[in-house]
Order: sequence, then C-alpha cells, then structure tokens
Amino acid sequence: MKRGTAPLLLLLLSQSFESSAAFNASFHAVPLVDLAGSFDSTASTVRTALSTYGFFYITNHGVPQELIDRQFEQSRLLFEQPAAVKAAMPFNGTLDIGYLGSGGQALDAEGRARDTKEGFMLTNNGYEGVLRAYTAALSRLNRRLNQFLFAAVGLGEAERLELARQPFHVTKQLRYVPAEGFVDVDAGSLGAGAHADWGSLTILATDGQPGLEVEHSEAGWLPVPPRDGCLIVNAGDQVKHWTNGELKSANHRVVVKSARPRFSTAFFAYFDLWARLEALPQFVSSARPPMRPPETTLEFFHFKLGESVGNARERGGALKEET
Ligand SMILES: O=C(O)CCC(=O)C(=O)O
Repeated sequence: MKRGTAPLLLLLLSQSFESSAAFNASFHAVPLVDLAGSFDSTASTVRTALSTYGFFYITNHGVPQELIDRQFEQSRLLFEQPAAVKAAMPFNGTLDIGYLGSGGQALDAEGRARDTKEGFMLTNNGYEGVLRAYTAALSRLNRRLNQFLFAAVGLGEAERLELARQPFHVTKQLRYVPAEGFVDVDAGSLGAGAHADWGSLTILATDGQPGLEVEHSEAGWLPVPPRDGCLIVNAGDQVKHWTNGELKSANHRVVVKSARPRFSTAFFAYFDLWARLEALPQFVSSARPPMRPPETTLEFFHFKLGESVGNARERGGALKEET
C-alpha cells in the first residue's frame, strides 16, 4: 500500500460507517398495525414487529379520542395541584398506586440519574372518574391485543386462560418536567431513563409531544413520535422471558426537549397476578436454556418495583413516605 493511502482508506471507511449508521436509522421505523385488518395477518405483523423492534403503533384501536383527551385534561388538573395536595395522595410502594414526585424513581438501573417525571398511578383496585373509564377501555383493548399475541406464538385456549383470565394492570399518568435549556442525555437529564417495561404489553397515549425513543440493535436510539389516531404498544419483560428472548422487550427512554411540560399516560398490562410464567417449550433448547426460572407475575412485579424505587433512594430521590 502506498504511503498516505492508509489514512485516506480509514477516513473513507469511517465515513461509510457513519453514513451506513445514518442509513440504518432512517431505514428503520416502528411499524404500524391496523387492528381492522384480518386476524391472521394482524397476529403475524404483531409477531414481526415485536421480534424486530419490541414496539408498534396501533390504529383502529377503538378507544374514543374524546376519552383520551378527557383523561389528559384530568391529568393536567391533577399535576397542577399544589405540592401539598399531591403529597396527600402518597405513593404506596407495594401496590404501585398514588402520587410519586419528580425524582422518586430511577428506571435506568445502570444510569446515574433519577427520572425527572412525576406520576400518578392507578391499578385495577380503585379511583373514580374519567381515569376509571379510560382504564376500562384500555383493559378491553389489552384483552384484544392479547389474542393477537397468543395467536402469534401458537398458544391454545387452556394456556391462554391460565395466563390471562384477569390481567393485572397499572395505569400511570405522567407529567414530564419541562427541559431547561439543552438536555444533556449523557449527563442523565432524562424524563425517564433507559429501561424496559416489566409486564406483558404497554399501551401508551401521549399529548402529541415527541420525546419517546426506542433502542434498536442496528439503528441506535430511534424516535417514536406521536402519530394521529394511533396508540403506541410495546412488549414488556414478561413477554421476553416467556418467549425466551424471541420477542423483544425493548429498552426505551424519554428525552424532553420542550419548554412545555409533556403529558403521557401508560397502561402497563401484566398477565394474571398469580400466573406462573415460564419459557414456552418451543423457544427452549439445550443451546438456549430459559432466561429466568418460573415465577409468578406478583413475584416479578415486586422485584422490579423494589429495584426501581430503591435505585432512586440510593441516588438521593425525593420519594414521599410510603403508607
Ligand atoms: O412517556 C412515555 O412516552 C413513555 C413512558 C415510559 O416509558 C414508562 O413510564 O415506562
């Protein structure tokens, strides 16, 4: 090789790596699933979406936009209340209900930062009003999505009932504190740190502001911007463990760059609280042992909840006293 050729080659190679990363990022996008399509093709698209991205948008989901909007109005009113009013609805760390202030949680187990978001959580245990109606609509939608998920992995009726007769869920209204100036992701100024969800499926509504990003092995952090008339769905760790990693529980995070607060409402669905989850035999072999031992939803939920709230305490979080 002639003198001077090597640096040129390196430069060309690094440029082509950069442009291929840019190409990959622009080539990849979270797919859209139309729930009005035929059952079999929808189930097969759900499987492809979850094995590639762990995320998908849904359209024709049947949740009235008017109910989504009313739920966000209620969320705004709640978070506008004085701190003393919010503190009177304290977070209960066993049930994952009530108000949790900014800094009370650190979803990224490895990161240095605490999440800046504040949240109000409701399980299928209580709370009246619009949030109850919203939760009921999302619970029906989750049962519908489960049918596609079960079909996607070829599950029979008896096994479906064992897992999801009465799915457990947590509805979480979130308000992301406005970004002050430049958001330095590496320094950890994140609305929600990088994390995977814990349950079966999460169904997310946003107020139309961007911020959500999903991690992809080739493309890096992909934006998941809001799309008109769509909700966003992603699989959680229960689905990953159950399919032994075949379907992804993708890492995601929220980077807020707006000077306005951002509102979102996440409906975190799990399988039944007492369902004992273990890797399905079709995804296990001697070369591919189960990722986790069998465990109930409740055991796994408490393990993850304890971990995330404990993380915030270790980093000096402003967690309100538990009741
Ligand atoms: O607000 C969002 O866009 C995502 C929320 C989220 O990832 C979470 O709370 O787990």
